Amino acid sequence: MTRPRVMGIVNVTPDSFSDGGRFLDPERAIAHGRRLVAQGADILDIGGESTRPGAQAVSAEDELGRVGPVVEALVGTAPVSIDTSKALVAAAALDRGAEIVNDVTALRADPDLAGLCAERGCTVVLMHMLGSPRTMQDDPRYEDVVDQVRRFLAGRVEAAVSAGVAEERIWVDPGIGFGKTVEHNLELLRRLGEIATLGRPVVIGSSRKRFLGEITGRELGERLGGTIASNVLALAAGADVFRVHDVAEARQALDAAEAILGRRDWREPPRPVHAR
Ligand code: HH2
Repeated sequence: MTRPRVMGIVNVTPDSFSDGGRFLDPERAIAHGRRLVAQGADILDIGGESTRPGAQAVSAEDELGRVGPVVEALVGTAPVSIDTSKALVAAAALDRGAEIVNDVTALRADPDLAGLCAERGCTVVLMHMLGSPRTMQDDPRYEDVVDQVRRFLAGRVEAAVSAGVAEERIWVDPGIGFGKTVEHNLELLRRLGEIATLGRPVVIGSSRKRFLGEITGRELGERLGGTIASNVLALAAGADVFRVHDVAEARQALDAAEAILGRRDWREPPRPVHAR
């Protein structure tokens, strides 16, 4: 992947950790998605189930009821990613034109999801999580977090390929905040280059997360600066896709950082990748 991509978050949930309830109404979620595209999102990641510790599980029917109309309305404005672990929800989103399945369980939760992705030829994001959302923050331990996350992701890439998913369709994500202490998250970001050696595009989702609050003393709504720092350093270390709530600011920071790193001719107007 040549240019960093900004993946704008559209949470159609009552309980997401940073924006729960704001976009549960489909019209609001759709307007929000359109706004993110106007701000430079290359991808819209639409989710109907919160993964924060202790969040309520949602049935496939309810999840689809939340995201279905939103996916349908936003397809065509930017490539759409469906943030789900359920084959039924993913299939309905792909039917409506979604192109990416973003699964925080890395195809472990639903036995039908890998085959579905293989059959449809969509892009798949495989994310690392220790345990389940309910238990993941109960004293997570690793010998070497980077090594273990890298090995896990390599294993999940192999499993996806065995199920028929084309390797070039797979993106990997170390799962910032999913079964990790502050130290684990920092270590993963510091040594992200080791994850990039898997040879697959790396997705990073640190937007507004708790570890940024802990290291800066900032509340949820005040973590944009920390988010930007994390994304810019992740870019330098080899990340390709940045999952964020605040698209305009992330876009600007990544466009500037790319030019400073000498990876982009600054004379070219920075435009969303999908509009090129
Ligand atoms: N983080 C969240 C959800 N989905 N997907 C990927 N690939 N990587 C991530 O880091 C990631 C993700 C959690 O953030 P958010 O969507 O804002 O909250 P919630 O899960 O509470 O809806």
